Amino acid sequence: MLTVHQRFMQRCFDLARLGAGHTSPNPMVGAVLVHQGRIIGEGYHTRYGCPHAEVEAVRSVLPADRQLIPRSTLYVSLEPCSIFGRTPPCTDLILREKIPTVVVAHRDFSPGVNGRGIAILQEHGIEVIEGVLKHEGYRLSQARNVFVTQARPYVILKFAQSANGYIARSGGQPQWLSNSFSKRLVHQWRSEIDAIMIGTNTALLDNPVLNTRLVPGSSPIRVIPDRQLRLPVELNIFSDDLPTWIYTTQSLPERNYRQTEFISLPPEAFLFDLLADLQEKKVQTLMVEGGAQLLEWFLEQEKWDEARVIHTPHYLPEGLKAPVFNSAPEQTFQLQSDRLEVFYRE
Ligand code: AOF
Ligand code: ZN
Repeated sequence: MLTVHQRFMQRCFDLARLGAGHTSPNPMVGAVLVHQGRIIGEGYHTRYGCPHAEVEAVRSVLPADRQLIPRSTLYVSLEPCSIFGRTPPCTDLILREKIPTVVVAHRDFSPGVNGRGIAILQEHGIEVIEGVLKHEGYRLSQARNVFVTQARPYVILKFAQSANGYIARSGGQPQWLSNSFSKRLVHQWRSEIDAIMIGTNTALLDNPVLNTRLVPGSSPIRVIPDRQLRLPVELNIFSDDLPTWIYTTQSLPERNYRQTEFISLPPEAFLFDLLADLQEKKVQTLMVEGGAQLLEWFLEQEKWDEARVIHTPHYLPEGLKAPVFNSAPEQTFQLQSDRLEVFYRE
């Protein structure tokens, strides 16, 4: 049974998720204004650069209920911001509206906030209750918090594996192991992330498109570490109007590819530099879809945050061994014959 605070916080999370795929590199945030157990306003951060959840929640209050705001509690999934970013600080709004109590799930690690939002409210006599559904709130804002503290994107490893533990490649038909439900879910994920990455071998063997097709939504930027520039121009990723970023150690090619950007990096710390460059380019979330070698690099270097593993009932006679996780999955979902396991590095 959820407590009253937890119930309203859960509503904040549900609202926040409505912004999935649109807020990057900002977090998804939801807010609810409650007067004596009744929600009088609610909102979420709909899109990067647009008003914050708190602003939307206050705006949504009906004229007749406005006088209740100074006697209401504001629930927010993330610590209210205290900085001028693309929009003014939410702490100012809370003070101006004379909201007496603010309930927060988790801190915003962004430089200039990170506890300061809460401190400002408390200095002005506002009661702040922190840590309601803390773990869930942490997960909701984790991509943002990794992005601002680790100098790299939040990294999601994604792969499907056979019943006998072999990894399935991302594209090509004969290798496709997961069922249509999983496949659709993968496209949902693609619509929620900023960039998607595969290795050169996978790009050569599977010739995937890596776009979002089975659900509405935007497609991620395709990122391929092609050290030796082995990928031929005929590949699908070079043939449509979606952006592709090719990272290489070679000098940049002279011919023009549509929508493709080449970035040259020194070979020594190639993938580390690549991740740093993605962060600089404001890629908050990166999903790595294989192959096995690339996934292993992220695991060995501990440069991953989350792994989404689709277990399928099919057997592969041979293949590359799928990575094994030492810990139990935090979440498990049955997708008809497939089972999705979600792991977090901690
Ligand atoms: C909130 N509520 O709904 C969101 C917040 O550039 P800006 O104006 O969008 O502000 C960036 C800061 O606001 C940064 O600390 C980011 O984590 C936070 N996002 N904060 O109070 C919201 N989306
Ligand atoms: Zn804000």
